[in-house]
Amino acid sequence: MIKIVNIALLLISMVGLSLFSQSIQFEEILPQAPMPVNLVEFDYVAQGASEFSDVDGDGDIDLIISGSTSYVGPLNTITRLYLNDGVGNFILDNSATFTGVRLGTVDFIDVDGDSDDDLLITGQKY
Ligand SMILES: [Ca+2]
Ligand SMILES: [Ca+2]
Repeated sequence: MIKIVNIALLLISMVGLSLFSQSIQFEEILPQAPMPVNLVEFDYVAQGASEFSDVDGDGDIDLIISGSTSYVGPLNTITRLYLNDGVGNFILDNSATFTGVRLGTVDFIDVDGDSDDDLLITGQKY
């Protein structure tokens, strides 16, 4: 009986030895971009316009969209600014309010030469 136990211990020791004798490999895990946490679905607009510009000067291209949110019934027009958070998420900037228009244009250009883009919005207001 003692011999059986000794053989079992010996086998366990051999198995354990083989487990511990394996080499350990380390894998370098590169940092991943943060997962988007606040994805915005852009408003559907018809008869609209859009333009990209880095409006806040953080190096990421932001987006402005204008147009009509409905084709039938009462027309509703919007112009909304979405700020890029730097990892590909565009977040609606509620602090910037613009007159909603359709059938127009939105364009950025530095009108006054101060190195900041200025915004021109044209279109039909409802
Ligand atoms: Ca920006
Ligand atoms: Ca300017």
